[in-house]
Amino acid sequence: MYAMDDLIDTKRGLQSASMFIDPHLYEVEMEKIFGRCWLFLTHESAIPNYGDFVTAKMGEDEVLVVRQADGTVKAFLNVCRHRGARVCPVEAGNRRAFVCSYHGWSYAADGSLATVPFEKELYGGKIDRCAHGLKEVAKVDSYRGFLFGNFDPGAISLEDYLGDVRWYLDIWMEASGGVELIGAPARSIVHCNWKAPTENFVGDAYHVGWTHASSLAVSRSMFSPMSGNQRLPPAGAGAQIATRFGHGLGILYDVNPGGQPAQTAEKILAWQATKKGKIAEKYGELKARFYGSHLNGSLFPNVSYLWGTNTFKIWQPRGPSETEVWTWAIAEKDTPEDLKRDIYNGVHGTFGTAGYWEADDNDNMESASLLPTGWQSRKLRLNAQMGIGNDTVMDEMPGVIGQAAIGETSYRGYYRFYDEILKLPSWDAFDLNDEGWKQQLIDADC
Ligand code: UNU
Ligand code: FES
Ligand code: FE
Repeated sequence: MYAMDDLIDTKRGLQSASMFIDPHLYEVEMEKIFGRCWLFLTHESAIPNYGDFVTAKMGEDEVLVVRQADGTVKAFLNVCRHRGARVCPVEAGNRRAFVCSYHGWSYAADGSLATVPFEKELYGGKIDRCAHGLKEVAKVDSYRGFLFGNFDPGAISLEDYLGDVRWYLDIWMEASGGVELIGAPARSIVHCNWKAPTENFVGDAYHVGWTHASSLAVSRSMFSPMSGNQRLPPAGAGAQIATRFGHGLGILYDVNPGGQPAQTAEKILAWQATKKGKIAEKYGELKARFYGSHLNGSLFPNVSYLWGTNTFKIWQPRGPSETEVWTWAIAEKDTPEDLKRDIYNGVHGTFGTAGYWEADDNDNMESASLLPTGWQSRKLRLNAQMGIGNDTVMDEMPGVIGQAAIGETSYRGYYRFYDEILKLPSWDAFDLNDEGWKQQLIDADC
């Protein structure tokens, strides 16, 4: 059994390797993190009309996300209130009612129990239908079309929870004119802890040149000069951002198409050039520059995205050593159809189930997650000290900033909040206005 106080050392930028394997900690994560944080469900555009639904995962709980008659969205556990069978077995569609395949109880789009076969004859009026509606997720809200759910009725609002990272999300979610997730997500299983890929996307520009050396060499993308660590991005080539709730990102300036293969990259650059002037006018030069930059980021606890490599992912926990990955392509809504197609193909070729970048990463994710099963290996500390002591605040960019393209500032920010929420008794005890977290990161040093 681990000691909670020993798990994360924010001051020195260290984490216990046991956090990737400990079954007891995993249960605590389900309760304290997945039971209380805002979790990504789907994009509004996937369920535009009354009765449209998708299934999604919130931790290990499967939920039905359903567009209501009044245009709002509700989410319910996809679990029948009779004997617990799965109510809706398909991933997406349109229904006025959801009928359980076991005994045929049916539920309306608002989750209420609508009909029970032979109710009068078999239950003689003794079943309380009002008490047997589908269990509703306490809160559902959306940010710029991205829908999130929260099991905790006392949780802070989605807006507050996203906090400082909204400024960065707005670069691609708002200034771009808005985005959509294309098609159904690709789904696959990786034998890793859910935090391993999430921490990688929150702030690991370090591994790109090395882990992805051959992918970079063959694809001739804008990242290719990094292949095999032949070249370090020059000083001033990027920045890293950490925020209050663990959300963080890395920016590589002016290379938006990132890992997209050369032909698609060219088209993306040409397309973005047509939009940049207007974006600069409306949102300022800095946001226009970031729009044309590559952003790699994660939203706490388990969503990741690459603005530029057009990838949007959720890492769904299935026990401490297994993760189900869902991968979508992101595109600006107004992208021409043929370019959208190229982007979609590019994403699924790089970061989809059989993507070559994905395959590069998965070996590392699995070894980093599975080796700490060893009793001695588990006692090691993982090191996220790169750039420690240089983190700072800036006037023009929210959050705590690491002023280098490669560093571990957002790793430290991610695990700072991970530690805080594991120890937080309840959201009532949380002070939204406490700025102490910034100093914690700035003061960190080894
Ligand atoms: O996957 C990542 N973490 C990443 C990809 C980071 C930077 C650039 C590209
Ligand atoms: Fe980073 Fe081994 S060099 S995990
Ligand atoms: Fe990678």
